[in-house]
Amino acid sequence: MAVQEIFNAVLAFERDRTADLVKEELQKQTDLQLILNEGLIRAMDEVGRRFSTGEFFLPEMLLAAKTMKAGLEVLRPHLSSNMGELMGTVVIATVKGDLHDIGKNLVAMMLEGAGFKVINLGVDVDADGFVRAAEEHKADLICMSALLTTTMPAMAAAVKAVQAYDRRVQTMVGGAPVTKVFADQIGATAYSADAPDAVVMARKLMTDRVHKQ
Ligand code: B1M
Repeated sequence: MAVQEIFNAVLAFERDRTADLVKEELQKQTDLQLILNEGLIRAMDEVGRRFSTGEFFLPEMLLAAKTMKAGLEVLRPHLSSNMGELMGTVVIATVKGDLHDIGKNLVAMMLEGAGFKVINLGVDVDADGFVRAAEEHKADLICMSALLTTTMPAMAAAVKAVQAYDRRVQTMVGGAPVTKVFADQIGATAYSADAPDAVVMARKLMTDRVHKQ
């Protein structure tokens, strides 16, 4: 299966080949979610597994991430192509101490595709950074990503700071170690498990807000 070749190319750190294979699949009109989930994301899960078992170390993890990003960039215009009406303004970033940005960027791309204005602050953003951006961009929703258990407390601090700034600004959290239970514990408005879920939840939050006004 051709999507399996994308998976293999990511694990072999073949950046150009990964990008070319994704292009080929798009030309063949292969389902976007299949390319994303079975080709690119599944490869990163395998990278994580190999890292846990000591088959991969940090350099390999980094090379795989760069390769995955090359594939994701080819998908970007397709993920962001169905611009609808402007749904609201979202600020998104990975929290303080955390440098993982692939999943967060995917969420950002899909929110853009769903018609949100997205301000992507990058990685390693502290509580003040989120608050400053909320104020500067008059954000409706702040999305936070954490991939490390050790950076989850930074997420809690950022949610608290945003709420102290303005309770009308909603917060949504996500990332592999983050759960709905944790989101509730830290008082986030919402939790989303993956990028499509983030779009569904963001739409729901904006609709509920309009109805409350
Ligand atoms: Co890191 N890393 N890493 N890493 N890394 C993990 C997360 C890990 C699980 C690997 C492992 O041990 N199996 C482990 C964390 C263990 C833990 O805390 N539980 C780990 C570790 C330990 C580390 C270091 C500490 C390693 C070290 O230095 N010894 C170090 C930390 C650096 C730091 O951040 N300060 C580190 C470094 C790195 C690299 C820099 C090399 C690289 C990141 C490169 C980059 O992002 N630019 C990297 C990578 C690539 C990974 C793995 C292999 C892949 C992550 C990824 O991109 N997944 C990862 C293992 C794994 O996840 N299987 C691992 C694909 C991506 C699409 O999925 O990010 O989960 P994900 O996003 C999903 C959902 O989570 C959700 O939607 C996304 C798409 O559907 N989501 C959101 C994410 N953010 C959201 C925000 C939202 C909503 C949903 O907002 C509302």
